Amino acid sequence: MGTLADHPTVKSFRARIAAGAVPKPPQILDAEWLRSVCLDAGADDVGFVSIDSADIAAQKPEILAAFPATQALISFICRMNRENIRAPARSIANVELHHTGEEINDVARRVVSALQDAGVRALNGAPTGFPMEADRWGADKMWVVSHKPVAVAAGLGRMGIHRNVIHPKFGSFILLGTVLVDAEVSAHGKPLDYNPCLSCKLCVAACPTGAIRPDGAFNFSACYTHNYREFMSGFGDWVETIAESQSAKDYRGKVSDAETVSMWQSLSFGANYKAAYCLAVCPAGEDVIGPFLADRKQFTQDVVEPLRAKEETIYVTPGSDAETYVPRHFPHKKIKRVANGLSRQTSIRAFLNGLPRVFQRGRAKDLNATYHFTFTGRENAQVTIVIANRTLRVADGHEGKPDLRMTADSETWLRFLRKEANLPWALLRRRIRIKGSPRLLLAFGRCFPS
Ligand code: B12
Repeated sequence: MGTLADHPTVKSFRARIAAGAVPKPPQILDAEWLRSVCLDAGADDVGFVSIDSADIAAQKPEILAAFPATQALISFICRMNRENIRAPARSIANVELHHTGEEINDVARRVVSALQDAGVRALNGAPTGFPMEADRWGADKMWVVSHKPVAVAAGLGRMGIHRNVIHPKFGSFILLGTVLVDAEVSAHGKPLDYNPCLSCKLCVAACPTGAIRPDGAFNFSACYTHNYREFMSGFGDWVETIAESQSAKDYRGKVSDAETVSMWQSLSFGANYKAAYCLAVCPAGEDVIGPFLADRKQFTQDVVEPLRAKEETIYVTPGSDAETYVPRHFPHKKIKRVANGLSRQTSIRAFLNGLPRVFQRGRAKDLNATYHFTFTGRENAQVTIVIANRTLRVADGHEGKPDLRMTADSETWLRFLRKEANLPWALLRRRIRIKGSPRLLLAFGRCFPS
């Protein structure tokens, strides 16, 4: 065996260095050069953000955990074709969403390759959507980088009332991507000094679940339960329906043939979104706004009404705000009550972090109460939960005077959330103890249906 220095690869590498054929990684990337690399790779717009930007401080630890060398982030967008997204036919809209998603991943991959060839380490920081870190399900958020705050920091747009980033020219018809780079960039973007969102509330009118509220609140669980019926825990619920069915006939009583076919389609061709109506009806953006400005009524007729009028099944959680919203606003749409699995957490911390996502402010309208929860056993935690004026506040430690005190064994509580243990049993066995009116605990439960 020869020494490492005698190895043919080492020899040829050293020869290439001597001939000046190995690129020296630049310390600072020229922003104009990098911009043209990204546009040549297929991006429709691009901006750069320093890892030290205060606008992305909240996710800096996660970014550095994914790629510790990150010094700058490349945020870029790809346009979606408007008429496809607006089509009431889900197959047509989903092909556009999936295709643009693939394009985002392709662009990111090409940019990373170009940087690698220039001697710069870079990483496609997060797929457009899926795949995600599935092993984190029930414990933490599954995605690695949150594209929206990066795009806003890079100056590519601002979040509208529908919680999506709106680009000043292309409007809501964009998907986002992020590349993490081990080099500084010579110039960074800065957030737009105005919001392209017109506050027209057409997204509020079009959302079939009532998830988007006119005051900017977003009911995560309403959107997720319907839109993601064929993803993650919606899929899990379908599997459990099969497991619990006594026979094929019993299964068919619970799941229609069309739903079974739809699940097959999602598994075969990529999970299908049940709606993207908030993007579809958005008139913001210079390229989009024309028809809306020309004749607002006609625009509503042409773009919003077909989606509102569509007869379809809307998936809702029993006891949720969506369950009352849909029949009231869309009597011709059929509701189907399903479990969304969002309370099936693997830790008390995940349960507490998840509360805002399942909170139903409509169900909380008559409740004004302060709760002190103490969790014991495998996981110890003390927390104050205040529900007042249809808002939720969760804080570590015990604050103020409680209307109800609850002490619960953490494992029993998580089993209760998974519907594997019932409350009377847990109270009897003193695994859960309360001081205050049990009605307040029931009222609490009603605010978090899942
Ligand atoms: C989680 C997520 C969702 C969730 C929550 C949406 C939301 N408002 O954040 C759900 C499932 C509801 C969803 C739906 C949709 N999404 Co989405 N989604 C994401 C994801 C993975 C992260 C979003 C995020 O970082 N939010 C953080 C902050 C900035 O958002 P937020 O509103 O303040 O907070 C919410 C989330 O953080 C969430 N959350 C927090 N912790 C956890 C933990 C778990 C386990 C879960 C499930 C959620 C969750 O709850 C909060 C309350 O809304 C990104 C992809 C990515 N890697 O970035 C795409 C992304 C935001 N989605 C996108 C799209 C297009 C959609 C849909 C149109 C898809 C569709 N066809 O139906 C709808 C639109 C719904 C809407 N009006 O917001 C695009 C938006 C493009 C744009 N122009 O901005 C993104 C950026 C994907 C992409 N690469 O382009 N999405």
